[in-house]
Order: sequence, then structure tokens, then C-alpha cells
Amino acid sequence: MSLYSFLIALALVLFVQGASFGKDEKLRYDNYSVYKLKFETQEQRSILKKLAENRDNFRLWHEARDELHMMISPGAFAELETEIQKNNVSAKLFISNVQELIDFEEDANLKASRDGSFGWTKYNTLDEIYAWLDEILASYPTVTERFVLGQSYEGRTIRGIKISYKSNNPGVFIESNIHAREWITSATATWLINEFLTSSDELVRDLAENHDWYIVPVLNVDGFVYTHEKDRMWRKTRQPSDISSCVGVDPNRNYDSHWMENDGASSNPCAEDYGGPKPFSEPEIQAMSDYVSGVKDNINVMLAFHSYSQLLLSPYGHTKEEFPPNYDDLMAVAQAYGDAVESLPYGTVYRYGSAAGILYPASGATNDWAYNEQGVEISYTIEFRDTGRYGFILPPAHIVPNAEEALVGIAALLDKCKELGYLELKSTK
Ligand code: 0X9
Ligand code: ZN
Ligand code: ZN
Repeated sequence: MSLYSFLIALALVLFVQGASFGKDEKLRYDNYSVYKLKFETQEQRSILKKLAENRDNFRLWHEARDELHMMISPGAFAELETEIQKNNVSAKLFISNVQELIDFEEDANLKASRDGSFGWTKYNTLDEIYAWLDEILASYPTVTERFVLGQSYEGRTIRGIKISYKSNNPGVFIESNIHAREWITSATATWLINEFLTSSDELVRDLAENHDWYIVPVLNVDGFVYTHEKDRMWRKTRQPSDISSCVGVDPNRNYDSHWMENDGASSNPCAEDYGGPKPFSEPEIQAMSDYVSGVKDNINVMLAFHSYSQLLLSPYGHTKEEFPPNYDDLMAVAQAYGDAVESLPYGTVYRYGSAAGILYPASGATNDWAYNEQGVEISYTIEFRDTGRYGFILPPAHIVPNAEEALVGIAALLDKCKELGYLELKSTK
């Protein structure tokens, strides 16, 4: 190689790196809006969902039985209007400029980072979360233990923390941030870890010391970093597809439990709920499965943190024709969570039901896999704040109130579990 071609090659490498890691290379959402689309028939639903296959112009934010929340590029409004009129669907605007919310959030993050440390007045990056975890592990060495689920597709370590004050406690597993853009979940998980270790409140001490906690603050590490550096609205993993130029799999459709059944996931690699080429195709989900399988006899309760829409979702997700054997108990436990949240002064209301019953069939999700395949009889997806005003870009002022709701909710949930006999030891540890 001549010096000349070497320099060109070097320049290219620098350019490419600069382009992919450049700070201002973030996707922008200027004048992107979010609409609530209300429909009545399944046909209307699939027509609207089809729009979202054009990811540049339409992106699905949230799906419920009778409405979709859809983000729309400024140029695609006419197309939406045509579909709305043609199909007799009603549309209500609730976010007029997504970028404005992202800018506001970024400002808050920058300001808080300038004051120095990790905290809950902003959303922390993966590096910040891991550095803070190290501090916590160093400060509380007798009651905490570091664990590693495995490596992500891009080679990042997926970390967890176990908190255990004594032996023979029932176990609670918290999976958080499996969906990359749901930042409130890792903010809440880290706040809970901090409370369990530092609070002197009696309720918190009881909760912390009488249960073993397995907490994974960020499961989808690649997607999470991608939301911080490139695309705030990314949901899936970051593994490329063999059959499409679309990247990533919905990790919450990738578990090997009734995988891809009943339209509970998409086989289109471009869809937000793409189930992947096969169950456990995503290394993050395989890692989670390997780890949980190893400790399942210590796990009485599985909680998967998501946002948004303020819901507690029990199994089954893969069918609404059947209900799990302990459905009544699952509903009583969910109600306890909801009642506790409502006892706080914030006015936040949670609804609950089986995932397929009150939302839509979703197969291969964490809580169904834990319930069906790992024998965890108390297993929920929890969808945190809000109900759509801010959606995924929940202002940081909500972090602590949301986390307080999670704390009292989980405390009440575990009380109810205990009363119903679900916190007995499954094996001698
Ligand atoms: O669709 C999902 O994966 C969850 N909602 S989200 O908006 N966070 O993406 C809900 C999953 C609930 N369904 C099952 N647990 N099966
Ligand atoms: Zn099945
Ligand atoms: Zn989610």
C-alpha cells in the first residue's frame, strides 16, 4: 500500500467512525407527532398496523385492544388522513412535536450530569448505571452480590445485582429495560436498589431484608445505548437480520414459550414486534434464560418492567381463550398493587388483567415464559407511567414519583403473595 492510499484509507476509517459515533448524528424527530387512533374492528386494526411497516413515516408506540398510538413523520400526515377517512377511524393528537420532548429531556440530562453524580433527576447512560452499580457493590459488600447474565450481540456485559440480607428468603426477580426506549424502567430499578440499601423507612427495610432481590436494570444493553446515542425511539435489540435490512428483534417476543403463536408476534423483521428467526435468537434473551433457569428454585415472583400505560399484566399473553390456573390469585395480587398506588397522593391509576385479555396476544414475553416454563407462579409485566401524554419520553420529574409508586405497589403485591402462600421456599438453598 502506498503512503497515499494508506492516508486515504485512514481518512475513510476516521470518517466512518466519526459518522457512526458523532454526537450530532442522532436521529431527529422534528415535528413528528403522536396520535391516538381508535378503531372498532380487527380489520381497521391491521390496516393501521400495516402503515407502521413503513418505519420512516409511521412507528407504533403503543397498542391496546381498541386503540393504537402511532408516531407520524410530518410528511406522512396526508397519508394518515386518507386512511383515517377511508376506514372511519378516529384520531386524536397528543404529542405535536416529539423532538421538543427529546430536547427537553436531553437538557435535563446535561444539566444534571454537570452537577456531577448519578441520580434520579435525569436519565442515566449505561456507563453511568454500571459505574454506580460498582460503587453500590463496593459500599454494601456483605448484602450485595454482582452477577452477569452474559454478553449482548454487540459484546456488552449484561449485569445484575443480587441483594440478600439473610438466608431462606423468598426471591423476586426484576427484569428491566428489555425495551430500549422505556427509560423509566431502569431509572425505577436503580432507585429501588438504592432504597433497599439506604432507606431507614420501616416498610422499605421489611421489603429489602425479607426478600432476595435479583435485579437486572438494563437487559437490552445494545438497544439502550442506541437510544442514548442514535435513536431515542428504538425498541428492539441490535442484531442484524439475515433476510432483511431491518435491524433487531423484539426481545419480549423472543422467549421460547408459545413462540409466534396466535399472531402474538410478527414474522416481518421490520416490525416492532418481530419475534426473531427462532426462539432465543437474541443472545440477551438466551442469557436471561440461562441465568433464570439456574436460580428458578429461588424465584417466587417475576416482575418485568415496561412503559407505558399503567397496567399490571398477568399470564397468559399468548391466548385469551384460556386463563392460568391461579388467575384469581393473580388478579387479587394485582389489585393489591393498584390499590397501594392509588393510596399515594399522585392520583395515578393502574388497571390490571391478563395480557392477552386486556391488551392483545403477545407470545414469547418474559412473564409468560417465567410462568409457563420456569414455574414462577406470580409473574407480571408492569407498564409504568404515563398513559400517553409523554409516552416513552416521560420527563425526569416523574422518575421519583413513579419509583415510589413501584415501591409501595411491590410491597403490597408481596404482602398479598405471602397471605396467599406464594412466598414459601421452593427448595432449601
Ligand atoms: O408489547 C409488549 O411487549 C408490552 N408492552 S410495551 O408497550 N412495553 O411494548 C406488553 C407485553 C404484555 N404481554 C405479555 N406479557 N404477553
Ligand atoms: Zn402453545
Ligand atoms: Zn415494553
